Amino acid sequence: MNQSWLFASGAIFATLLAIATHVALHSPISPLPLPVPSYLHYPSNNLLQDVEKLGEGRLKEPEDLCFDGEGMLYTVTRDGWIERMHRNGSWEHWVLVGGPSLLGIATSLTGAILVCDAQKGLLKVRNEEVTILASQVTNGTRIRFADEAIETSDGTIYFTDASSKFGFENWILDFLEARPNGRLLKYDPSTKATSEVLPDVYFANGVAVSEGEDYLVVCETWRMRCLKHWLKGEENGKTEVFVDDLPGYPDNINLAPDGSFWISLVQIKLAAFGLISRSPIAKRILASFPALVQMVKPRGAMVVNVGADGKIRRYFDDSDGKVISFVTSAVEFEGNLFLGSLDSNFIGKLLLK
Ligand SMILES: [Ca+2]
Repeated sequence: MNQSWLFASGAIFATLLAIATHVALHSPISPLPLPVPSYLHYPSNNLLQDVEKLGEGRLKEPEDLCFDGEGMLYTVTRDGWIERMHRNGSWEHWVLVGGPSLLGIATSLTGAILVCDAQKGLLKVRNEEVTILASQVTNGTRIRFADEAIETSDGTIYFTDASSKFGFENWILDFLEARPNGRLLKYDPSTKATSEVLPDVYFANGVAVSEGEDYLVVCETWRMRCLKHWLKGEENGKTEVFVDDLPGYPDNINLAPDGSFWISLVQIKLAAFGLISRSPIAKRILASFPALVQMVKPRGAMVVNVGADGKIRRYFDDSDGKVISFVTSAVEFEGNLFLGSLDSNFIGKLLLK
């Protein structure tokens, strides 16, 4: 009896030692506790299940989209294409940039299209020619995870570098680490230099400029909040919280025609995730086993409309992702909301009532 007990406890000790050694050697993260969203005030309405599917089957995980002055829709796909949809609804393979990491897309006032390629940096596409505007910052650091960009009327481009530690392919690890690895950047067209505006952002994601260009809003994803950074006036250069306690992790943000903002919220709901996310040790163990990391997947979708006062005015969701999930972008155009997603093969179109 004693001998078998000794054997069993020895085996358990050896197993625990092996796991601890594996975690110590292989865990790629140095995590902090991660806040988890509260859905108390947002019962599911599943209104996103009413979307019409545009370009279904053709668009591989279109993360973001934009419209040009003529009403042409542009989006980026995981097979490296910039695709565009004409007013008559026909699609065109427009420009092949290549690679799996095209994310934010925006129009420039000069008629060019701006694209964030997570790996290459900030790109400009004009007359079907692709130019890299920025791949590093003046302090010498490389842009590792270019995410979303917006241009102001003087030609300055604000854009985000979501994480300087993990690339797009490992964004889940940045999520588990939950440290301020991201930053907001600024490209100056007169000097062609890129500088840091806001360092230490907990995953710097979407960025949008207010109607009067007096401030910008940047999404701080792992903190479930967006920051307001003043560009004009007495508060110029200062940063404050624009909206917090969001019911999800904010991805891209876009200005609506009425001066409010549409923000897509990534939904990550796992059994026991609340417990895991609050425990750095549990996250460290999880991150050291790639098969377990694969289990952390966004499911369901939600977008919110936030007024210029930072208050949520309305929201739409698809709680289980029955029709659309992992919505990353919401753009209002001519009375409809257009939705990009990293888990669909179409752009969603929802009539706004
Ligand atoms: Ca994004």
